[in-house]
Amino acid sequence: MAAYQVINDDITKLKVDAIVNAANNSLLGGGGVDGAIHRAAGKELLEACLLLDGCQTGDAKVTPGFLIPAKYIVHTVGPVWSGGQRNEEILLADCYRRSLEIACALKCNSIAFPNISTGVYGFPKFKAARVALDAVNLYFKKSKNYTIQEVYFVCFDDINFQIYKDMLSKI
Ligand code: AR6
Repeated sequence: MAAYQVINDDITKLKVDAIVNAANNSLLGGGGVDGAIHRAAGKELLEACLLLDGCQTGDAKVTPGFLIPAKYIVHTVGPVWSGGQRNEEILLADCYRRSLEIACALKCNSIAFPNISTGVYGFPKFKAARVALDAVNLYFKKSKNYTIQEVYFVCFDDINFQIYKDMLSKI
């Protein structure tokens, strides 16, 4: 089982093998954490993303980190919250699982997740944290040869930070 850590930081600054981006289906940048990652990684990131042909909700694609300290950026697309009747929880869990699969295929030891879908996409924060932790736990339970040893849950806002600290203190 990997070690989990909750931190209150800017994900673009972390020296980990892979950071995860909460992108949109175009993968061509946006606001929030996506905008911050594109600004920090530089214009080569956009050039690399242009070659990826977008990404389905719940799936993920990878690029190098370019100017940020992380080796890789795993771009995933979380669901837009629309009341919970459109598979939002399953799609959000898929984002975490696919990101871990991709990072392990690249032999990463450490990965940092933002709180996917909990900003512009409006996913309720408590529910999103529960889905995130369950999905990551399930991945390590089911996967036979994972390389990830450290998972960082990067909480940029105080509410998410508190939610994750509370949840992790109980496991
Ligand atoms: N480091 C870590 N977390 C951050 C940072 C940062 N530098 N900046 C923001 N967050 P959001 P979404 C947190 O809106 O809800 C974009 O326009 C933020 O506090 O970035 O998945 C994309 O292009 C929040 O908790 O992503 C899509 O169109 C979390 O990151 C859309 O937003 C996610 O908020 C995706 O929406």
